Amino acid sequence: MIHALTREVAASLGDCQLSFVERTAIDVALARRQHSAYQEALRSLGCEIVALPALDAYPDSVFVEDVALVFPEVAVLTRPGAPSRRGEVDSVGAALASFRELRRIEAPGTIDGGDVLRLGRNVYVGLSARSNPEGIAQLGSLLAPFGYLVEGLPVRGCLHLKSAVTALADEVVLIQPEWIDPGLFAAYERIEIDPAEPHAANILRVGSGFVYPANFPRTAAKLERAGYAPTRVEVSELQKAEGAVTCCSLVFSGP
Ligand code: CIR
Repeated sequence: MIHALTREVAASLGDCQLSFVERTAIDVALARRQHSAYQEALRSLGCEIVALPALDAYPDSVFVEDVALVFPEVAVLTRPGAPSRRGEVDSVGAALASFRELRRIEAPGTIDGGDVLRLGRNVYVGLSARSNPEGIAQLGSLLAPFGYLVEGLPVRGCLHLKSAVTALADEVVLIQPEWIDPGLFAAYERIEIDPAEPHAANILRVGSGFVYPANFPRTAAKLERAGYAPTRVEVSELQKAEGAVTCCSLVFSGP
């Protein structure tokens, strides 16, 4: 069975952190409808949703991806780079405890899950403003016993590594070459986003399907030509909060 852990949209979403996106008014009611449709897309791809209640004290708490990393063998609770987000971690940890053994990134380490891209046994972590070398070193030590190799990669001009590159398969990536050096992924098959859609590199892989924003038609057409058929969802209000499709869920298999 595939599980997708999500959290309802906080009433305070408009007070979210923003780094590379300009602040514009967010329609929270519309964000909630879009989030429901996103959950529906996950269901249509075979997920059982574990929906946590909104945490209104934490504007960014809908972006559950950042606070935990779920591997087949273990889950790692992160220490998010933005101090305003650290109170989001424990309730996600409590929900994950029934599925995985838990480990934790400790101070002074920081990791945002949006920076963590797993491709088979390789785990790449963005050296962003949110994830630091101490956090990456801790993750390396936590995952080494399970045979994962953890490596930090520089990103530029975007929030997280997964703003710049995500997985279409363990050996295929969707990539925005302005924000990460494509040479770092020379060992993988690479599909580049359409340059008119700079935010289009974030796609969510769910089993054999994908969830993808509705507002990147050029890159979507390119993906379709390459044989991928993503389920498209409207996420305009979550994008205004600098979120994307991977960040609104933790998708993992298990009983
Ligand atoms: C933040 O800056 O933390 C939120 N406004 C957006 C987080 C998006 N997370 C993600 O892409 N993994």
